[in-house]
Amino acid sequence: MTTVATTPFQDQRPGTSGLRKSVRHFQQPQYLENFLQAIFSTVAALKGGTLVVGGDGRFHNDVAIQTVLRMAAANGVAKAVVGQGGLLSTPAMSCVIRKRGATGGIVLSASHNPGGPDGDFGIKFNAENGGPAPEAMTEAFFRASRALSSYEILETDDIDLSRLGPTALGDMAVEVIDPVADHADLMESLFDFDLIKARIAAGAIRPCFDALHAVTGPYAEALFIRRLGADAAAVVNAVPLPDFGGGHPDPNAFYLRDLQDRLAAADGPNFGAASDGDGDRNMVLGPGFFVTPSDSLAVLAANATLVPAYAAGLKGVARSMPTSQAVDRVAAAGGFPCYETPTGWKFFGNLLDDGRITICGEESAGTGSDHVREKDGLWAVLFWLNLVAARDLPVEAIVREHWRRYGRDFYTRHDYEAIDADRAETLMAKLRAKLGSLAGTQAGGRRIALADDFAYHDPVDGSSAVGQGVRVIFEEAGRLVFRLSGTGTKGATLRLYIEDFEPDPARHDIDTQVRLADLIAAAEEIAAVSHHCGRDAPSVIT
Ligand code: VG1
Ligand code: CO
Repeated sequence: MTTVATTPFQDQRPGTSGLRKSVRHFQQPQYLENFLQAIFSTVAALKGGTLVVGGDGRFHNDVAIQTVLRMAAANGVAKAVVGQGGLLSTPAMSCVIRKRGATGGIVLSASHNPGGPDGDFGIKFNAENGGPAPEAMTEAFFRASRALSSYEILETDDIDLSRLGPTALGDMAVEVIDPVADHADLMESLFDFDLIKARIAAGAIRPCFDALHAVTGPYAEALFIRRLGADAAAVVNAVPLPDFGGGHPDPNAFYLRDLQDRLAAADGPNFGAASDGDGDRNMVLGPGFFVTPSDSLAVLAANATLVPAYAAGLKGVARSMPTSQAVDRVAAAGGFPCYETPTGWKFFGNLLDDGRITICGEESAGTGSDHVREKDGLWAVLFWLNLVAARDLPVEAIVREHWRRYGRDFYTRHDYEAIDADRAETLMAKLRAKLGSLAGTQAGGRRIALADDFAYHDPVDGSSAVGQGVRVIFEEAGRLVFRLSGTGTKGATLRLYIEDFEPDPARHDIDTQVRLADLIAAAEEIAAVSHHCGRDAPSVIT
């Protein structure tokens, strides 16, 4: 065991979801070690405790995981539970921490960011409730990272993570577990597998899940093929690869062209789904039809009682602030509360732990429930399969019926990626400076009712989070949200979220960008987006 002298890095403040940097940045000598030491020094209970470790299989996962284990052993962790091959999806991590009563977990992932030697890497710490470390804890990691002078590590050979079962590293017990089984068992306990299985066997549901060569391949094969009886073609790109096969493991309409084409084939699949790098996001589609994540959350909430686990009804729901207000309508109709939190899953943890909400989600393709403390891609896909089976309707028909009943919340997000960080800050600073004078003025031909910088007061622990995104709300309906991403690694990324409510079913088929054109123009008028970003158009529209 050695104590190694080190010099602090100044840039180890975790963002929306952990510390995320380029692989090369993480490969700097002592960069990873320093941040890990900040975690071990901050979470005192890890000494003598149990730590779960795993990642999404991206490039550098295999090297980094050995460092995590050596440092865990040197920092007095009593037992490490590791996914075989170093793999564990983010929701499976949450499940394993809770099921085994662990002290916490370390996930090696940069989620939906690209992988490979030129891609990104990341580290997240999950607490004993299985959820992402809350803000107070990530801030403590950051403070500790800037005050370090040394770290503890065990000098030893690499441990073999390919064989299941117990082993050891110094005084630390190590158990290599099947990364899939605990999570798959949990899924089977929540949904009506017999019903889904029967519909698949009858050919009524023909699923196709695109794992995008990220972590969910083995999970999806276990669930859809082995437990639900779908044929082998139901899971594509199933082998996790360090560079995700050169693709971008972000399941949005932009990166799912292949899957769309498969669904378009005459006798092809009629239910499509995908997940992201670490398995916490989801996308569900039917032939020629994408379910926007905000609509997905609302539809799941509206139909929850059809699923065995939620048959008794929902205690409440929550959505991140930029997520559309579709779920608010479901909550109002159902008579349960709807909470609005800042972006990032860590803000849902207290509401879930306190039993205030059952289901929650984000516009960025994340949905989950109180079954774990992370968003869960495969959970959402199974939920949809259960609905399609129970209602005997295709995905598109379920969504259209939802719109007819509740009205449609047209929604789009425009991302301006990798823009100059100073210019992005200037845009936000100018916008914030005029917030006080926007209400009552016109933009895009509409009148602004309210403009503010979103602040959240956690009703459970009383903590506050300020500066969580600028909202511009129009009279009657219509809303713009401007915020800077906390997961990007190059320059800054501006996210502009645009939504409007349309109660008239005769207008539900209008193209989203056309329907929202006046609000898009309003955003330009209010914030001079293209001028500040130095771009004519967004890099990604979802
Ligand atoms: C993005 C999403 C946010 C999500 C976060 C982590 O954050 O907008 O909703 O919780 O990614 O998702 P940001 O700060 O870039 O907007 V994951 O699947 O990358 O862990
Ligand atoms: Co993710």
